Amino acid sequence: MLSKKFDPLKGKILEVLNYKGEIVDEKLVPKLDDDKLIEMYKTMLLGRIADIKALQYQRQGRMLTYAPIKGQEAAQVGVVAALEQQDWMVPAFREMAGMLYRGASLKQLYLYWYGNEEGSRFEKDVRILPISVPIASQINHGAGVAYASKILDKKEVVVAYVGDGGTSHGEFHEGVNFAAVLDLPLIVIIQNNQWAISTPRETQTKAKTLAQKAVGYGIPGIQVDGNDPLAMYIATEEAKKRALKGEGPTIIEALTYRLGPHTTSDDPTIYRDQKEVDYWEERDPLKRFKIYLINKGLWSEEQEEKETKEVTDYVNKTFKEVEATGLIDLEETFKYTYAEMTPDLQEQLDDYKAYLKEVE
Ligand SMILES: Cc1ncc(C[n+]2csc(CCOP(=O)(O)OP(=O)(O)O)c2C)c(N)n1
Ligand SMILES: [Mg+2]
Repeated sequence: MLSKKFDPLKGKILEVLNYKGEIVDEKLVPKLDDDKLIEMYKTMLLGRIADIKALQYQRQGRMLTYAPIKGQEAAQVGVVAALEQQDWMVPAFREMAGMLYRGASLKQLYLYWYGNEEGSRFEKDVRILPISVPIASQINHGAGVAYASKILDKKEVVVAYVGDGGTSHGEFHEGVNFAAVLDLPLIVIIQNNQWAISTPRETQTKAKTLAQKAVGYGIPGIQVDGNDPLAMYIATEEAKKRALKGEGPTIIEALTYRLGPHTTSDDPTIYRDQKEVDYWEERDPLKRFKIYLINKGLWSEEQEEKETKEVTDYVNKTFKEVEATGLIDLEETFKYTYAEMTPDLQEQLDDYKAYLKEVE
């Protein structure tokens, strides 16, 4: 079992492709067909371009708030690529590339960041829960879906995403403990991007690794090079097999890095050193995967250029469609969550209307 060989208590990290795009251990390379590898890379590239553009639109005053994914594409696509149609994805708020691979449309994801809750209403067969901003809520949601799958005896697994900061939250403990005790088919992906806004990983917990938290729950945990899509793929595949055999959840800690700001309201230059960013830029997941594919004869610089141009046009066109829908009436945000507004929401709406009168 991978989690035995790569014991997080001993600081052993699972990697297949190093940051230069070289294979570390031939035996670990997953047997993926060429089309799938290309699809994975193209989705990572789409995620990257859509991310850069979203940040630009926001700076131009055209997009509302946005949470960048730059640097975390492999931790997302590598996982989702190992899922089947019937499986479930429970995202936090920084998983755009994974959601795109799963089949969510870019228009919908952009609509969400444009403040339109229609962006949370995914097509049924995509099997993605709505983006959930409350930290670590994803683990309880994921455990709940996994519990339902188990009761209904469905052959499906649930992947729930959480950040390094999220592992300090009560909901992380509750959800993982519940899933472990009941042997639920849950895969917990901790995207350890080294920062929780301005809180560095070192001050988040005294635990040496986040994966080793699994020991306390009696389940396997593994640290994976989260910028390596192939390593993330094999770790997820193994966790999926365990889950389907009724052996319960697995924790996968993806070691990655948030290359951009926390959100468009953040300025990371205030709290982190550029040298650290440079170190991780070198370990960019797209760079290494591109080299790997070029070496395999599956990709070229010419293809990269052509694809980048096409994707950029597509992203710009998609955002124009989103802008054409217009900003939603702010009242809708009070009315969206429940079929009928609760008294406290009604009160907040009344306050808001009173405020609007005041500033008129
Ligand atoms: C319950 C809760 N408390 C606080 C926040 C505010 N908040 C938003 S993101 C964030 C940090 C999350 O860090 P991490 O879990 O590492 O995820 P990352 O943002 O790095 O992806 C906090 C505290 C929130 N969204 N939910
Ligand atoms: Mg984080």
